[in-house]
Amino acid sequence: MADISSIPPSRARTDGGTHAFPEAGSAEFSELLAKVRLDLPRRLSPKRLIHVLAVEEMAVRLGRLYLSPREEVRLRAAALLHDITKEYSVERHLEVCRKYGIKPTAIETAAPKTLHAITAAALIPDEYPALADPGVIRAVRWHTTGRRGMTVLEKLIYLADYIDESRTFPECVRLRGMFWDADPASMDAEERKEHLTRVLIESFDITLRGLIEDGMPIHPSTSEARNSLILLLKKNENRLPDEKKEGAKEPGRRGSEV
Ligand code: DGI
Ligand code: FE
Ligand code: FE
Repeated sequence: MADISSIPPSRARTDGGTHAFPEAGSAEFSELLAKVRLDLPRRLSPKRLIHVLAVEEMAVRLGRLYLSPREEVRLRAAALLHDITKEYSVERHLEVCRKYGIKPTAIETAAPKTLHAITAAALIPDEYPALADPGVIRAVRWHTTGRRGMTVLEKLIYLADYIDESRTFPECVRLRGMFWDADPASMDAEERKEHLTRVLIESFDITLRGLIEDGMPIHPSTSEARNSLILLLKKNENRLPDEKKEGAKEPGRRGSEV
């Protein structure tokens, strides 16, 4: 088992400023993530571990299209940590919630799959202090339902989780094709952002159809995430071509919506 306690406490917990996080490509960065990777088998079944590592790879591929290289640290960290409590029982989730003073809503209790995003995010500061960056924690926190006004990092983790190469569910395979077959690398920044929005909307449609078919409750954050993406698309459709160009000058600013 990797000794996570030997990782120095985060210098990033105060404001999450990019400068406070290890530089992508630095030895410190690789070492930190390698330690987390080695720690994961303690928490996850082999199958879940394969998924998590595939999400990491997919998140990095997506990050190359939408974020600056220095964001790779956050992408990898959020991907590695996003499902750390996925295999907890409902009781254990509720225990973690009690410990951190979190009161799950009635919907969250009735939709127990939403709990692991809450508990994984809650545990990060104590269990992986070196990676307890607010942006990373938020990406983990919202990776299951999404939310209104997701940041680029949150969207990329959400999508990477949906289309990682280990997923064989037909709708996931279709969505993976929808994203990559359009050759997003050849698009200009504006087109590429819109492409991400469309693929994300499709992912929420798939999730919502499945939940309805199964008679499951819809979490308000899931609906709000989809509504927010649709409004973003409509806002963009109504913009004049010149305004669109202006918007394209600042792609993927950290913390901003795509
Ligand atoms: O943890 P993973 O399986 O890798 O993926 P995930 O964290 O995206 O979880 C997917 C599950 O979460 C899937 O079974 C649907 C469920 N889910 C997502 N949004 C909602 C939801 N379940 C309910 N009941 N309501 C939601 O709004
Ligand atoms: Fe998950
Ligand atoms: Fe996952």
